[in-house]
Amino acid sequence: MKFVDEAKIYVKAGHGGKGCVSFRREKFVPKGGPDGGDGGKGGDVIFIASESHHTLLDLKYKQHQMAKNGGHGSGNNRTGKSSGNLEVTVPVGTIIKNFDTGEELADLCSPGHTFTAARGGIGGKGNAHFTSSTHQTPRFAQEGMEGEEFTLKLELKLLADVGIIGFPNAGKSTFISRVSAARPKIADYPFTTITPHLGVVKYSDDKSFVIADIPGLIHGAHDGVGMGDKFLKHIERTSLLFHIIDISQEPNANAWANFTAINNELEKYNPALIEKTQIVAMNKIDLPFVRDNVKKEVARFKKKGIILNTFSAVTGEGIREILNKIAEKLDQTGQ
Ligand SMILES: Nc1nc2c(ncn2[C@@H]2O[C@H](COP(=O)(O)OP(=O)(O)OP(=O)(O)O)[C@@H](O)[C@H]2O)c(=O)[nH]1
Ligand SMILES: [Mg+2]
Repeated sequence: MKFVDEAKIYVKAGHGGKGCVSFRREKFVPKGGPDGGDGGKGGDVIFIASESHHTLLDLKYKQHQMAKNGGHGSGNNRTGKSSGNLEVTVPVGTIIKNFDTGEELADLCSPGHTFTAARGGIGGKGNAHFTSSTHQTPRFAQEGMEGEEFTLKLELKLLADVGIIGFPNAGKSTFISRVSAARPKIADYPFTTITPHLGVVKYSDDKSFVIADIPGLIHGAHDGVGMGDKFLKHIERTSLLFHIIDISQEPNANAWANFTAINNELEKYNPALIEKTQIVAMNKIDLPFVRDNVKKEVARFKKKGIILNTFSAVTGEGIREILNKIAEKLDQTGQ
């Protein structure tokens, strides 16, 4: 399914129904009093977050969300029908903004979380309300109030504990498919992953965390090179980044250059991303070329004060140690 993480939509709540002008007509009562009922309330437009939705795709094709108007009042003091609310389901992690000002109105970050985006108008009062000692036959009633209307921008920012970053082909998807039930496509060409994937890691009986696999980054991603950096917004809300490095792609690749190139892209996108704790690990140590370089690369990182972990997403070597470190760091950050 296509992954859509932004949508512009117009919401309009229902108008209140009109109040009614009516007079009682009964046999042998020539001048009955006013009995015009009130109009019913117009429906609200309410957003509701659900785990059954993963993208804003539905809204891309349905940009107008309009609730029904309330029914008009009628004689015999009958109130018009109140219209039901219009519920619009969005994925958990959807942020709702005013389209024109950019002001954030709601962040629906847990399942069942709701936001009333436009309130329906209340119904007008019927003429039965307007009698007084001096005015026995009111021939007027109120109009219903108008429903609110707004143009909104919806932005989905996935909610995960850990975001995986790295160059294309580094083995990000292989890793997530090894540690969770997520099954993104894996292949030996760049940009195999073109949409973010979430995987739940069952770390122990009482502990689990969510990892996000996003499309690979390359030099110039902030200028739109490759898949660009638009997917980085999906790791903005993570507590931790897992940075995967692969030196098997080019003959003279060096892990440090690889590491700084990705960090440079993160910083250009949003300097706050570079402040996040990273667990850094070199993948593919099952390959002889990579294994031969482990000592040298680990020492190079150590000099800079960074621990370079090593693992193989294919054989599983080193993965448990990495999950332990991730769980430990998440504990420290209060997840
Ligand atoms: N030998 C070896 N190959 C690996 C390992 N991990 C991943 N690969 C291979 O590397 C290639 C790329 O793996 P992916 O998991 O698709 O890489 P990715 O980082 O998700 O790539 P993009 O989605 O393109 O960004 C595939 O051919 C994998 O089989 C590993 O530990 N050892
Ligand atoms: Mg991938």
